[in-house]
Amino acid sequence: MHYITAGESHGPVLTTIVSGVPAGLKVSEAQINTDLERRQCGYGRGGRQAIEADKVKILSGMRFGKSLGSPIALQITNKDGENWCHVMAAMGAPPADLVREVTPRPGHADLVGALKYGTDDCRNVLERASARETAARVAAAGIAREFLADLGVEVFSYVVRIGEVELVEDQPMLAAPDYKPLDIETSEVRCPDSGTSEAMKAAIDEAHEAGESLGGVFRVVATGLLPGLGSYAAPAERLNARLGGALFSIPAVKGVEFGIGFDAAMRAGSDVHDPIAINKKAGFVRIGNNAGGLEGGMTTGMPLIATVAMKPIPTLAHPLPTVNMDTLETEEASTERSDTCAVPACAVVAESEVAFVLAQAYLEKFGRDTMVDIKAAIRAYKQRVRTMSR
Ligand code: EPS
Repeated sequence: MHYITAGESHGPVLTTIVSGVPAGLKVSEAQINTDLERRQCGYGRGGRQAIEADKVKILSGMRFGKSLGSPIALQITNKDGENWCHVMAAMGAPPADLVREVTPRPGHADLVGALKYGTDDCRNVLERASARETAARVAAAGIAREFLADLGVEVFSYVVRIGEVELVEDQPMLAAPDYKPLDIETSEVRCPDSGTSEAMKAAIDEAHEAGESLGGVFRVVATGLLPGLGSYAAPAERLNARLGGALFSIPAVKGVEFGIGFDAAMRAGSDVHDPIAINKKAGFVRIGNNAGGLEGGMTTGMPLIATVAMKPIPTLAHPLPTVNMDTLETEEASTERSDTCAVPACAVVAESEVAFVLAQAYLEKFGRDTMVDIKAAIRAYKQRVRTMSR
C-alpha cells in the first residue's frame, strides 16, 4: 500500500491516491473527516484553520462503502484557494501586480528550495513545503487506520511538552498505553492532564503575545499489534527505520525516539532490556516495555511507543534577519499569517504516518488481496506463535 499527494497550500484542492488497498475494507468518509478535524484543532493554530473545514471526498476505488482493491483517490478542497486564484493560477501569465516572495524565512524551505529549483519567488517553494499538505496525508492514512482498526490495532497520540511546559510522567513507557482517549481528545493541546494542559495553553498565549512560535514533544502509541511485523533481514525492512523515515518526513519534526530512546544510552543493559516471560493465555510476554514495542527491527507485540520532537514554526511575527534575494541586502524575513503552535496537529499527522507504515507491514506479512484472506492468515499466525508450533 502506498500513497502520493498533490496540491499547493493555496491551490484549489489537495489530492491523494492510495494504491494497494485490499478489497473488502469498509471505509467511511465520516471517520476520515474526524481525523481531518483533529488535525485542524489545537490551541495556538492560526487564521487558516478558521477558513478551512477539511472534508474528504472519495472519488474512486470504492463501491457501496467497501474497497474494490483498486486505487482510492481522495480530495480535500482548499476553501482559501478561492482567495488565491490569481496568485496560484495553474495556467496563463503571471498577473501584472504579482508580488514575489524574496525574503526567505530562516527555518523554512524557502531559501534552499529557491536555490535548488532555480526560482526567484519563494512562493514556488513554500506553497508545497507548507504543512497544509499534511491534511492529504491524514486523509490517505485514514484508509490505513480503518484497516488497522478492523484488525484490532489502535493508534493514538498525546502531547508531553510545549516549549518549557512538560507533562510529569512517572514511568511513561508503562503509562502511555493507558491514557484515556477522552482526556486527550478533550484537551485543546492533546495533553491527558488538565493542569498541564492549562499551563501549556498559557505558554502558547505568552508566545503569541511576544510574536513567537513554540515547538514541543509528543508520543504516538499503537496498541493491539502482533509480534513480528517488519524484519531484521534487510536494512530497509527494519520497522524502526521505516517508522523513523515516515515520522521524519513530517515538516518540523527534528527528533524521534523509540521506547526509552536516548535514555537507554545512559543505563546498564540489565536496566534497559525487557525480560521475557510466558503466560498460558497470551504466550510470550515482556516484563516492561523500555523497547517501545520494537526489537530487532520488528514489533514485539507490546505497545509501540514513539516520542517525537517538533521545532517551533519558522514564520515569526517579529522576524529574524534574512537576505533579500533581489537586492542581496539584509532585511527582515517575510511574515505571514501562521500558527503560534501546531504541536497537537503534528501529533495527529504523526499518528497517520505510523498507521500507514504499520498497515504496510501487516499487508506484507499477511497478504494483500482481500480482508477475508488477511484475517484468516492472522488467525493462523496468532495460533502458531502462541503455541510455538512449527
Ligand atoms: C497549515 C496551513 C497553513 C499554515 C500552516 C499549516 O496555512 P496558511 O499558510 O494559509 O496560513 O497555517 O503552515 C505552516 C505552519 C508552514 O510552516 O507552512 C495547515 O493546514 O496545517
